Amino acid sequence: MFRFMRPAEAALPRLLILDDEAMTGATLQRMVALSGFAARHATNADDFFRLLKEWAPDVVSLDLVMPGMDGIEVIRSLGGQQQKALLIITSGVGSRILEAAERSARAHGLDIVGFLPKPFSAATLRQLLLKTQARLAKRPPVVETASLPERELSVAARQRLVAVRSPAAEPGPSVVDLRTALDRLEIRLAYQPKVDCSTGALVGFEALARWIRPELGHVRPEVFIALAEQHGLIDELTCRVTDLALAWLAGLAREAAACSATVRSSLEQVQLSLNVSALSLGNQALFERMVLRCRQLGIASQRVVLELTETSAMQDAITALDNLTRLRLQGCHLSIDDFGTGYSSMVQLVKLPFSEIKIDKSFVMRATSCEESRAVVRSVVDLGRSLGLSITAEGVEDEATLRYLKELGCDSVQGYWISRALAPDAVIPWLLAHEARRLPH
Ligand code: G
Ligand code: G
Ligand code: MN
Repeated sequence: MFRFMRPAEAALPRLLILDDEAMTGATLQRMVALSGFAARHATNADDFFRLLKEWAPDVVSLDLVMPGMDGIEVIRSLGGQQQKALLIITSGVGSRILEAAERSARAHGLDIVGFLPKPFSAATLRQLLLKTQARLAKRPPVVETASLPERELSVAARQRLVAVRSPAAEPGPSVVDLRTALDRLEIRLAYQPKVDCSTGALVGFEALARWIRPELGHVRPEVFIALAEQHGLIDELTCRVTDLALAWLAGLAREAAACSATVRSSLEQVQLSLNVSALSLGNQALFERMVLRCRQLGIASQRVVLELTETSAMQDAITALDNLTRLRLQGCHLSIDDFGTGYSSMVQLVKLPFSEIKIDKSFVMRATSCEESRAVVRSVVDLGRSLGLSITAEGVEDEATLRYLKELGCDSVQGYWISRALAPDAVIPWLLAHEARRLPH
């Protein structure tokens, strides 16, 4: 005789539920178990923390509103013990509060996979669990712990550290790997188009660094940029990125020679945006070199845009201000990236000579579904306009969002709806197809 065998529980991802309503918890547990998880359920915080320790779940599902201890307190103590499990928040509270809880969880270094608004349907739960499984399958590799004290890292670097400090099967790249990659020219660039919001005409490209390790595959930019920042390699990386991107831009004009007059003229003026770490802002030689390279390659400095985030992390604010002002005087543009998040705030905006404001994708992506995000987008557009800045929205993922941004009077847009970041040899084919779509006649 043989009996039907369930897959060994030990091989399944573990999901621990905290919900004070025994019925809800038990239902959830049953449904989760049907989706290929090993599931346990606690109705109070004491049991929850005991199971957390003994059973070491991969995912925890938290109810926000409970008598005795609320979900935020649980979140705080999960953060305090540097909990690596993915987090699902279940609650019947409104989206405003859920978003605040999400921010709180992120601030405590937790990795949120999603929300389960109550009452929930089986379909919603199933979708969330599929997403959870996908996230568990590709948890990022662990980066070496910082050699610098963490408080000396930029806020962005710290956030990235948190993002990459999750349990992982294989070790992530080391600083030696990155050093080798720089020497072997393994860092490449992808270029994401930026287009005029109302006409769709090409405005520029943002260069985004890519690292593909032979045999091992992609390393996420958040991971290797943080690694470079922690180990003093960021200036060299920026230098490499700048050289590659400027040479590519100069080459683009040559390739354009074979194209139609419209394509040629748009390519001759197209802008290039480069991301610059706050840690590099004090490096005068880096910027002098950049301007020199432009001159050598016949690229007008007006075509170069430097995108800065987290300018609060500048080590020497005065030198940075000097360098950036000098760059502006030479014609380069300065963009405040990820505006609306972290320290890319009003204070930074008035302190430094920015010419462009980039609305963070987290707001843009939710602009059609969430009134709060829409309000932020609207106000940033107003703010940008009153300060005479060029306004770019990033993270445009659908047509409705594009239409909304057009209505608001946003200048340029970037996002998956227009194009993902492209390998260098895919740029001209993309542009030809884009022009054919845009100008069908
Ligand atoms: O494509 P995306 O996953 O590429 O980029 C992730 C993050 O990495 C973004 O915040 C982007 O600003 C940052 N990034 C990408 N390339 C560079 C780079 O060359 N220098 C710096 N400092 N950041 C970069
Ligand atoms: O921080 P920075 O603005 O430089 O980040 C650029 C990042 O945004 C890159 O990782 C890029 O791949 C990503 N990105 C660009 N467009 C979209 C989009 O439409 N949706 C999402 N989710 N990410 C995007
Ligand atoms: Mn950017």
